[in-house]
Amino acid sequence: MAWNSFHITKLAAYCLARHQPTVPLGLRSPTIVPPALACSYSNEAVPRARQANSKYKVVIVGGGTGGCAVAAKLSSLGKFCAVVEPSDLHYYQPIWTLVGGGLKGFQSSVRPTREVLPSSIDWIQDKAVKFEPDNNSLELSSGDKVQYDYLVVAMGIQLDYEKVDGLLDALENDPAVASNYSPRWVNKTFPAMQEFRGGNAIFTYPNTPIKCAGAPQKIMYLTEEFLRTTGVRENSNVIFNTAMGVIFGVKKYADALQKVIQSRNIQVNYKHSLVSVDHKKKTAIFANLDKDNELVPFEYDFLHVTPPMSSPDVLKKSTLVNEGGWVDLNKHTLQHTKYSNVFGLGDCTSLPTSKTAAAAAAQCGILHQNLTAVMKGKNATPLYDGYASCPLITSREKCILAEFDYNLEPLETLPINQGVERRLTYGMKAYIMPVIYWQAMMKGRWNGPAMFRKILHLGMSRSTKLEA
Ligand code: FAD
Ligand code: UQ1
Repeated sequence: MAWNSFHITKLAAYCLARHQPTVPLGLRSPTIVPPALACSYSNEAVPRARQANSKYKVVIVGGGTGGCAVAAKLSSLGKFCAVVEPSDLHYYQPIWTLVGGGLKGFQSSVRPTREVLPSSIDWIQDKAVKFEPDNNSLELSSGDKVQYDYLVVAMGIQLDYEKVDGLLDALENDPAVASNYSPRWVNKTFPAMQEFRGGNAIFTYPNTPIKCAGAPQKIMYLTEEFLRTTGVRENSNVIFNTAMGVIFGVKKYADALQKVIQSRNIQVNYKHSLVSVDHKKKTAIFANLDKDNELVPFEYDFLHVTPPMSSPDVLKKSTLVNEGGWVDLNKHTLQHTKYSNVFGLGDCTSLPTSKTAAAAAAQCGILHQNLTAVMKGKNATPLYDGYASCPLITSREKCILAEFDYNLEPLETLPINQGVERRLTYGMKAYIMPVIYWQAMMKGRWNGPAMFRKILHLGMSRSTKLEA
């Protein structure tokens, strides 16, 4: 397989991970610092040495956005808490829209996991392969078992690129096919945009739940604007083929986006779900869900794909999930519906809201509060209103900042109409959110903007009624 920037980034991060900058110079050896030594002098997480069986008070599975945020909040538990996370890289995925749009470098989205996880807890660098919640235990790919008193599941959502025939082949071999959803393919988007000389620029949205439901169209607006600045727009059709029946789930923002689509002469085909790509013929085939899945071929000159997604396979085959495969939680307490010592947050859950980092931020504070209460023998309190947010970037300087709750009613932080394209909200997305993420959320100090909403609305902001 050819080396691309993904492999180079992996290698760079691996080298970074091997370099232990916080170990005093005199102790730095030319060889690898033994984990025990690194542990005592470094304040960065170091993968735990292999242990056949171990027991923790709290085990968090997944050290991405939600898992790391909860781990930071539980860092005072020290070695009574463990995070199971296989990857040595942690990604700030929301910035990939701007990476794909050529507005930020990929490097800004990635940090070594060891720098992001709290050093006080145990990092088990492995994958969970089997859950046994009836025995309060789980199995790792090494074959080792981990026991827990309390479990937090934060495994994210699985990208199912292989479910679209020919897609992986096209992503590997056709420079005109890209996808912001994977660290492997996001760096193809901007070069593909630059190489586009006219024809059909097609953007897809699959027939499954996905993370950040706005991202498939954000990259379309950035591309459309780019094509205007390079003079290619007149020879091109910008097409959004979405399996959904609406442009966005919240009416207020959908109405605003419809105006953007009309003013920018973008063609939207609803109920069109990508089924295959033939990159040699430069053709993408869609099923028309409104016409008995009739197949509709589209020639493409640039294709940005949002892949089908589903719950991680290991969860699907566990007893932790509902019929859809999602970790089955009480939607207001984040406690499992069947196992009272299990909690969950983020994209792998049944919570009927938009799968976003913003939602995970709001969830992590509530999860921490309820987990702590249950650990003290108290009941979990219904607190989560389904808050989620999606900064809908419509150009390289403007954004519609969608914020809403379980009822799909707007729940806006700023005391101005966020359904309007604004420079201010673009600035928040591009410059303020990354700082909030790395400096506050990953350190356990960001539970979403609810407090600011109350202050900025002088205590008059709407609050959602939490029905059981
Ligand atoms: P993740 O952050 O994906 O973490 C899951 C972790 O679980 C990973 O580290 C993974 O390695 C680990 N894992 C998986 N399987 C196992 C296993 N078997 N054992 C142990 N660990 C495992 N959100 C916003 O709020 N605003 C935005 O503007 C925004 N834009 C986005 C744009 C793009 C292109 C993308 C891709 C996402 C965007 N998001 C946005 C969504 C946001 O990134 C996710 O919703 C968020 O990261 C979810 O957090 P999570 O912890 O559930 O999952
Ligand atoms: C947010 O809290 C968050 O989590 C860090 C995001 O993820 C990147 C977001 O994109 C947004 C919009 C929020 C919500 C925060 C504010 C201030 C509106």
